[in-house]
Amino acid sequence: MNAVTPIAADALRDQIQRHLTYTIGKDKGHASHFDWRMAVSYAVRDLIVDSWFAATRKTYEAKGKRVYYLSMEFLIGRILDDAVVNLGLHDQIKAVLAEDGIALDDVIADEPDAALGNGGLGRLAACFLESLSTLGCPAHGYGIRYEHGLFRQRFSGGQQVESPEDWLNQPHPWEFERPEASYTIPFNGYVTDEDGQSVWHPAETVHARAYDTPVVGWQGRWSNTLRLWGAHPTELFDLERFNSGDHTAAAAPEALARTLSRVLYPEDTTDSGKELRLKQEFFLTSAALQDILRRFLSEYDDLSLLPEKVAIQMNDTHPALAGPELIRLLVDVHGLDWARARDIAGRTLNYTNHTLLPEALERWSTWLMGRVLPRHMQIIERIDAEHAQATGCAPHLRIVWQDQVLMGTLAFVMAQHVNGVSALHTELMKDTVFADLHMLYPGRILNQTNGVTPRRWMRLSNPALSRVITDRIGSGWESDLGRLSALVDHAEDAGLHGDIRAAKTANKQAFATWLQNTTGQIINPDAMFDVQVKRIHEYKRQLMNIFETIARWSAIRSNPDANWTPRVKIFGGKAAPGYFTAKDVIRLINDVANVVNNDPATAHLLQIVYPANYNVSMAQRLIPAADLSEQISTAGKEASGTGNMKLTMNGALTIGTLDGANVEILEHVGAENFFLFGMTAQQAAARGANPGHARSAILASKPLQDVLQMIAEGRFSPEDPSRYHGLVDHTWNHDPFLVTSDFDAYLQCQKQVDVAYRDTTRWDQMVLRNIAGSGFFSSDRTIKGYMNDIWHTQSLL
Ligand code: 26V
Repeated sequence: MNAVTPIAADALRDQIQRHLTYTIGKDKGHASHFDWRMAVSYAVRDLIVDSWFAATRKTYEAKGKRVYYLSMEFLIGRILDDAVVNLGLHDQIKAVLAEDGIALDDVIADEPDAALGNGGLGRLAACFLESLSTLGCPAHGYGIRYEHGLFRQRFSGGQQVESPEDWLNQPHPWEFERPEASYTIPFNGYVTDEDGQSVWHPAETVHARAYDTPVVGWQGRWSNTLRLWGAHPTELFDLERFNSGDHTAAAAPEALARTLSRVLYPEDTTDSGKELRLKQEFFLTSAALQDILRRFLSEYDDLSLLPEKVAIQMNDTHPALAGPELIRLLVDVHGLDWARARDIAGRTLNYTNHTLLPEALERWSTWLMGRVLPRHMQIIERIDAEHAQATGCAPHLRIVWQDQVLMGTLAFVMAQHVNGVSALHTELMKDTVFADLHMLYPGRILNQTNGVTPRRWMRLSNPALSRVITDRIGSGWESDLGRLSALVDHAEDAGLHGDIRAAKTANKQAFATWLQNTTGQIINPDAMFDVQVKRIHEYKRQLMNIFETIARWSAIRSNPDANWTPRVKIFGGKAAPGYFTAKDVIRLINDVANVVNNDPATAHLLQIVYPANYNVSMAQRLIPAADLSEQISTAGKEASGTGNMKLTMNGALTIGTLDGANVEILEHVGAENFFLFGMTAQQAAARGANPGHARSAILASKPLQDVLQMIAEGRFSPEDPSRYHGLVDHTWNHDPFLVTSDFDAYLQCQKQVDVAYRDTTRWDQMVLRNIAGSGFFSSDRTIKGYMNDIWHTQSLL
């Protein structure tokens, strides 16, 4: 298929104008940025719709296999900017708007982020959708249309305060509501046996209604669909109650139903065991599977063909009810016998694991599962009985164990393929959490190292660097990122070094300007921008970074005339609202910033920046401006990381541990271009098993003792000196993620970073080799891996 037909500037101007007038109902003279954004969005959307229809037609004609990506999270960010870049319309639209004195950047910035995800897992799903379209793989993403995405974060007295996010409080121009695509989702009630047939009599039902968003790939060659489900009541309204005057009670059924798609759960580790969360998971899963079967049966009449024509990916265990739900639909609704249904389901479903942290592995009490989904509880027990029968496994390897349904085990047993998200993570799956299941089902686990889309994360967010690259190696790298390796032919080229450096400097300046305009804080764009952006988690060790910052501040004060490398330490990220230790870390960073930033003796050498509400849009500004990428998790804990990849391809050097995809980044860019420190996963596991590890590490490190002492004395919280006693005590006596054991190595490594940064020729070389080595980390490569090894499907381009 050809790229979308280029549109003439005149036609584009007419389309935008037409939408402004007739869709939005505004006159140019009175149009706000919002009005212009709507008009531009509709005009751009019109151009996508043609390629979208063409792709759908082609898939039906080719009778191609379809991929369905089931995910509770899609962390999309803005849509207009990405669509404009993928269609190659940026310069044209910019020129058209300029005629009316409107800046395209302002129009783009008016769009709220679609923040339907917590972090890595949700952003990965969004990158995958874009790559699926770029590669022409027929696919649907299925998720929930949360009315409120991830909470907004602000700081009050340095502490995180959450408020609801409200992206749908204004028209959303990218979606098409499909009232005709609606399914009934049952809950609760009881099951009867009628002549050997199980019949579920649900006590409650809601409707799942489809809302479709087209996802356009690079150059508009293909578009897939993101189908999000909104919950609607099956019974609208209690008219009798309304007429009798009880207006609130009359609306109760409606309110109750809508809670299902009201808000994204902001926890990303602890499974809170909440009934509403379980209901959300079933809501997504059941709606998706009913839709998949309806589409399949519109093309084929033999359900045994399902595994040949459909591949379903479960993004973590959140949609793991897909196993029992698919069996239920095949047996109870479509009349297949159990054995055939079980076999079909097992050859259609696949499962990706995204974390080994035990507290993040979902489990539901049999009591709750049996009450909310009584029929599924029966099916799960039968799947489990057959699993036990076939493998002769020990009780703790059963799906139901100690009155809990283990969703990881359920997903594993039901899947054809199970994959990890980096080479190290996949090996650890085989050696630790899934070691026994791996023995029982050998060959089932495979690896697909994560990737990110270079369209959003380079071409769109870093046009300056993109131009430099295209000037040297030509265009085409955007959809074939391995071509970046051609840059090594210019590794010694001082002209290229200068161009890359100039792009970085411009990005740093732009970030500094944005920061000043939004927060008032003024930073030195000539200093090294040292960036740690990700969810706040103990295992990611933001605490180690702020400890190092304190040690650095103290060292500068004692020795102000040493040859210091000026740094701006930049933090970004949210903590789960109930994660108190993480919230303490946020407050500490802000308290330290308050003291350090106001110290005239050090201000020219060290600044701390923590802009509130880190999200996809902020990432797009910040990542292109970074010099140093902090990837310092305890080895063995970060499944992959994807921010590490984005920072590498944007020319930031990594200081990091041998964890997740850092291992592969190091291999691809070369060990001499990577600041490696710290224990390996094996060493960390051994060290953590020694109960006195923290105390002995602290006693062996004078700098660390000093840092802890300063915090404990209240140097950063003079109005409340005991504020961090809990955190300091936790560090001395528990330190579950081994901050203390890796601290000295980290400190030393940071000193090497300082030295390297001052040697600009060496730094420029390292940057170039990082960019050149980052081609492997395109999500196109990842998706090709899934297509070949997991889905067994082909591109239709
Ligand atoms: C977990 C849970 C647990 C139950 C309650 C709700 C909830 C919501 C989200 C999550 C997700 C945690 C897993 C996650 O985000 N993993 C990250 O996945 C990235 C993509 O594979 C990977 O790069 C990160 O290393 C990994 O932490």
